[in-house]
Amino acid sequence: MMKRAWLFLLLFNSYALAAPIRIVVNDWTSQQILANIAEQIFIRLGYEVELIEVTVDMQWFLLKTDRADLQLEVWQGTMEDKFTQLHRAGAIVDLGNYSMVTREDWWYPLYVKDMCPGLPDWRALRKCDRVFARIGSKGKGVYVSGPWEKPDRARIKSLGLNFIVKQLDNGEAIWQELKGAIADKRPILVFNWTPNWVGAVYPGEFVEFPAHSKACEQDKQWGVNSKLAYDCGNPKAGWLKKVSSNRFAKMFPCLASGIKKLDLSKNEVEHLSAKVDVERLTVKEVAIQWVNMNKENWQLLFSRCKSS
Ligand code: TMO
Repeated sequence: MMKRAWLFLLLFNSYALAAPIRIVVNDWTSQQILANIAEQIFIRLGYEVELIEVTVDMQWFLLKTDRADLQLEVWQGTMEDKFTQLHRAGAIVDLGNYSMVTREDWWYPLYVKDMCPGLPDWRALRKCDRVFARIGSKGKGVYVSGPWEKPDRARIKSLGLNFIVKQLDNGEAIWQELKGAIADKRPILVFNWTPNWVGAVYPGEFVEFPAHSKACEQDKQWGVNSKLAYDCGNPKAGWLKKVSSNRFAKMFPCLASGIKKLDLSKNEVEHLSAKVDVERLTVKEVAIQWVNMNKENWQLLFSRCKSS
């Protein structure tokens, strides 16, 4: 028995040692660029790296079981609950926040304001659900979102909005819808976030819901609806952090501390994303450009991290 356990440990450890560093790639552009930047840096330092495409929903299981190592963009607005739960349990490692603040919420191009007077105040949506109705939505307003976990349906209910959520597969699909609506000056409400390139290309605004708080999510009595939770918007100055598996932090402490210090500005992230979504460079091209142009920056963060 003892012998078998020992053999298992030996095999398991050598597997863990030999395994390449696995970086999570999700379904929106800036995250993909940051994942590729980390990949390019690690490759230049002599490490073996693998990019793995997974959804946000899937990534948590992979990170906590050491099957994935690194996630470069964990957003407070969409991922705080899961992050907090796993971090408290010691199942993942917090590699720190970027200095920029983030926001993720309902958003519209500016001309929509004329079609729904009172915006950006959310109460305007109570009166103009029909403005956002489409064929097949049975008179209900349509809000276009992505595959990321958001309490939108709970919010719609607790704020008494006559809306449904149309959920698309990725960021690219949202921008296609948005582009089509803008071309025809049709009313549209989409999930958007900052930093992102969208606001710089299409002028627009976030809907202003009641201010977010933990109490709003946990205490039904809180807020405009005393019987239901989630009667508020998402955080307006949310954090954006880097997260790793326990395996990564233990086996690559030098890389982990470099990632901790890695920081990009809001402008930089928006600019890099636009290169992919507007100028149509590939994610890989943009990542390689960044790594080549910021050599001094990242070599300082990862000095002494060379793999032998
Ligand atoms: C996680 N996201 C930036 C798509 O909201």
